[in-house]
Amino acid sequence: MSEPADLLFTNVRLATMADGGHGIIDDAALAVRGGRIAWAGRRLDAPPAAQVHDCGGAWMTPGLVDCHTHIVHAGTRSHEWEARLNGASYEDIARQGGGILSTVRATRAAADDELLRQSVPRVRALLAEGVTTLEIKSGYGLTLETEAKMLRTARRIGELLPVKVCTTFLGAHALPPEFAGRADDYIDEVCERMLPALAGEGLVDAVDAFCERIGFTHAQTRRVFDAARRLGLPVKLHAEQLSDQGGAALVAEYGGLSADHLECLTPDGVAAMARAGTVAVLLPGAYHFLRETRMPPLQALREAGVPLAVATDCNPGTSPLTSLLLAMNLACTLWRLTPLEALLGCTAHAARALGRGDIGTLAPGKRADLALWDIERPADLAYAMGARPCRLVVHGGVPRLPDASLDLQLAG
Ligand code: DI6
Ligand code: FE
Repeated sequence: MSEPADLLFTNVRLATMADGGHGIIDDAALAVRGGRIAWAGRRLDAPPAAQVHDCGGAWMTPGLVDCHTHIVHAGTRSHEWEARLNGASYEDIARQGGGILSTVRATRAAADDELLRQSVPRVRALLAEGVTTLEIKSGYGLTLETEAKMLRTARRIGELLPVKVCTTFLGAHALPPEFAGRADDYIDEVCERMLPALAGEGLVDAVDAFCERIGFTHAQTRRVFDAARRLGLPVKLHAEQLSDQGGAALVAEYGGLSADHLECLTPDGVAAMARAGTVAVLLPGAYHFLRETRMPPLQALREAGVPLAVATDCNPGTSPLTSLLLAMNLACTLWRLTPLEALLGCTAHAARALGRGDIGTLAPGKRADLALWDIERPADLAYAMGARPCRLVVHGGVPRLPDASLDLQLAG
């Protein structure tokens, strides 16, 4: 290296998550320069640095990536959860105007600062366990103005807190009441007015839709993807969660970043995803919370070589989950992912699901987004439920305590 590094983490055990495995380097060091990883390797070979941090033998992984959330929303739906425990189904509740639409009402009614105030504690919970990149979807506004409010709130979270936020426009999440019986007209509005305006304001990193009996059809989803393509935006899809709509094959046809949920995925969908390199984003929180019994076809996905990611799906209706470590545990216990698959799913593969080549592994040139852990071995991250093993987080080369963001005082 030509000049000394800014910061050297030494006496550390690295799980680099590079090349599809843990990529373990024992008795290691990692150097940071200009917010990027400058070097990683054996401690004895470490380059000089302006500052040295002795990690006391702790483990370091890439900062965790939660690649599917609806974390910006107002209100809760605990009353519906209780109704389901008293016998109603999720689809019954949705058809009676509850479900997603009850969160739409609350989110539309919330002023900007109120939406931020309610969303920030959920984000803080993720940050306290080593998350450094977070995807946030819109989809509870369903008008141009209220979708913009959600996406601006997501962007503000990335400015106020030490986390990189990737925004996804999910205007085709549910049919707003103003368009009852006129789903195709609403899709016109999404494609011709909302998406171009929001993309023009720089609020959209990717485009998603809910392709489902209670959402939008295959043909309507295709129109949303065509609109995204015209604007040069990548696509992803809520696919095959409650029923098989051929959504995974559709998003693969558009070279999509990911197909998410996939409990009802068919062999054709698996093959299409493998051909396109589309990531399978697994959301075990929703499976658990809905007491679903159909599992994503994991063995078929593995055999086809489809990368598996794991995310919280944090949302008030089907996955009120603000722990990515617990999502990893659920993926292992409910679906028998290996702890290595779960950790790849929240690092390298989650980065790929967001189309981010600059994060997700500990390799020279990547952003210095790192998490330092008090654990004996990497599997402990998925093993312990409710543990808080994160000791230090580094975001773009800047170290912080895991709960340092708790000090943040929001105006109002
Ligand atoms: N699938 C989900 O799991 C969430 N959205 C979606 O399209 C549920 C959102 C909600 O119920 O509020
Ligand atoms: Fe979702």
